[in-house]
Amino acid sequence: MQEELDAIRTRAEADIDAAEDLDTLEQLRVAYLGKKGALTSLLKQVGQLEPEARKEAGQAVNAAKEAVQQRLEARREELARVALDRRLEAERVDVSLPGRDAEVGNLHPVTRMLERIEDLFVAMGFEVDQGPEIEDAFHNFEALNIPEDHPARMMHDTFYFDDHWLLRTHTSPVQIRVMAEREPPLRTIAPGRVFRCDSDVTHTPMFHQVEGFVVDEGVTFAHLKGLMKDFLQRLFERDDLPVRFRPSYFPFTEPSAEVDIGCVLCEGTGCRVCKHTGWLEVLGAGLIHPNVFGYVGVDAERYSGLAFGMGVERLTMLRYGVDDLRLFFENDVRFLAQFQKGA
Ligand code: 2NM
Repeated sequence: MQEELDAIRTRAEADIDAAEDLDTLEQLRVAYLGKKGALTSLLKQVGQLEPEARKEAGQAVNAAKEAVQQRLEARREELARVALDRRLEAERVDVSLPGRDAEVGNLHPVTRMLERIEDLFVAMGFEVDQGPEIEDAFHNFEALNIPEDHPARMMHDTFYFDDHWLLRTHTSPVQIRVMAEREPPLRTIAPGRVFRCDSDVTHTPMFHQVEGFVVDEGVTFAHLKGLMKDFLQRLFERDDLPVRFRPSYFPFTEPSAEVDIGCVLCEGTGCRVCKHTGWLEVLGAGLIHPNVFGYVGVDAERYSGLAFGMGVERLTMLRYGVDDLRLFFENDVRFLAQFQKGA
């Protein structure tokens, strides 16, 4: 029996050392130590031995069982360690690799210019109003003193839905609504999208405007001049920026003016952008026509008003030195990413 025990133990230890995975080890545990395992059945045979041989044989089998058990445990730990090492090697991460930058978005340059213009007027006590982009001919034309047969209606290249509804060609209809709904004194600006059926290198069918007005007793052209000069010098952050007014014509203002600033690109010495005049046209303005007050029910005997309008894309191009209007509408991130805050 001792010989058989030694043979089983030697075989068991050799099997265990050769096992390459945990499943094989489990099969070996069952084969040697399980209910019907080799050592278990040997232990059962001990009961049939002579009483005086039983104790010694029992101890020998139990010692063998114990040794095989320990060998299994040791091999299990070794295999687990090997498996872990293999996994760590396979999942190795190079912590020295540089990380990917988180891409931070930024506001569209036209949005930034709009917000900047709004902030400057809000600081001067103006309210900001919005209105519908789909308008009727009354608010877009009629109430602005542009009658049906007026050439300005043709000039505006209007997108019509029918003979009543249209896409607003300017944000002045917002001002018309404010004047009709509220009582002077009024100081508001209307920023927003406007639409004109016009598309070439310097025109897009949709662009942005800010129009504004003041209605109160005693508003004069001098107020308009001072307001525009202050605004433009703050917008371009130059208190020596030259500003000039030229006589012009709009149906909704009388008198009317076009407002120029000294060219911010060549400092007035002449370049392609200012067409060698040294001046850039940036605003339209004037005193509100009494006929407009008539349409919206403001007493033209008591009140007077100043009004102005500007194209936001043009101002954005001048401020950031963008030489092609179409860049604003292509949404190429290489272009847009250049306008981070602080720039
Ligand atoms: C401009 C030029 C001059 C203007 C007039 C009005 C209103 F509604 F008060 F009559 N809003 N905006 C105006 C005046 C707009 O843009 C070139």
